[in-house]
Amino acid sequence: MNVPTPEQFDQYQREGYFIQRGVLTRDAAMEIRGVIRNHILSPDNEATGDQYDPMDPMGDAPEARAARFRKLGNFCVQSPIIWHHAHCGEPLLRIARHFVGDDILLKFNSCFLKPAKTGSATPWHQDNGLWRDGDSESFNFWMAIDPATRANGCLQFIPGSHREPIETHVLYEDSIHGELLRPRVKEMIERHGLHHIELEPGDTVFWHSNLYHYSPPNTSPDSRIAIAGVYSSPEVATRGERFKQYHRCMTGGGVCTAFPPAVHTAPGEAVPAGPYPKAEAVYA
Ligand SMILES: O=C(O)CCC(=O)C(=O)O
Repeated sequence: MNVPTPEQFDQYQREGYFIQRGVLTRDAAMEIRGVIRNHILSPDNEATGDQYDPMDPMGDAPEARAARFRKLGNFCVQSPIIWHHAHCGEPLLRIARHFVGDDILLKFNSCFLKPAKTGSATPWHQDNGLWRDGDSESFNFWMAIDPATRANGCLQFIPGSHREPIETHVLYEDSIHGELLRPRVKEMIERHGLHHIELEPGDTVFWHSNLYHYSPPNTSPDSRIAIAGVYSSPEVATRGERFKQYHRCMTGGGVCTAFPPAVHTAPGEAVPAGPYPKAEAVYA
């Protein structure tokens, strides 16, 4: 399979993303699902569920734990099954190599969980608007582990928005993290429309880090689990001021087989970015 195809390259240039179906088999995706569900459903010693707390009405029951988790940051580098199948597996790296080169580092890794009925929205953002390190060269992927559908909160993209500059991200009263100005998003949707990224387990979408994207709450009875990562190169890591710790995936075209993954520390000091401005301050 020759991926990316000329059509996929073209779509990446034009719309800022492309989809590759069946990057992993359904069986491999189900194995990853098992690892994630096992993690979120297992009670741990530090958990302090309180049945009298109105914010935590189900305490530490498995159902409560499953409903609470939204994102497992850095979990994929702790699970050999996820690491070797996905982030550091041949099928994804073969694609990333065309965009990043033969020396591939992993900048971020996450599991994104939208539990049935309770999974919340991810606000409209550009990834590099959240990173705030000026990086437009890293390469993002998001792989469905459960089916991702309109009903359970699949990703939404504004096609072509990757050609826009990196915008200042702001906080509203109800923001869960920095986000694009809401009137700006509305205007962009009116201009460019909206694409819903529906995927089956093992299908993967790749996008440019300037691309405007969002996912709505999950009001359906079905869970929506995905894994995601951001690939970068040693040159970009050296230039970036904010993030200095990466994991090595490919060196000189060879897949790295170490577990735990080898760490790459880019030279220089990591400079923190400070809080996001409030939306009112940017309007003023
Ligand atoms: O999984 C989601 O709903 C959000 C994912 C996302 O925004 C990202 O990977 O940048």
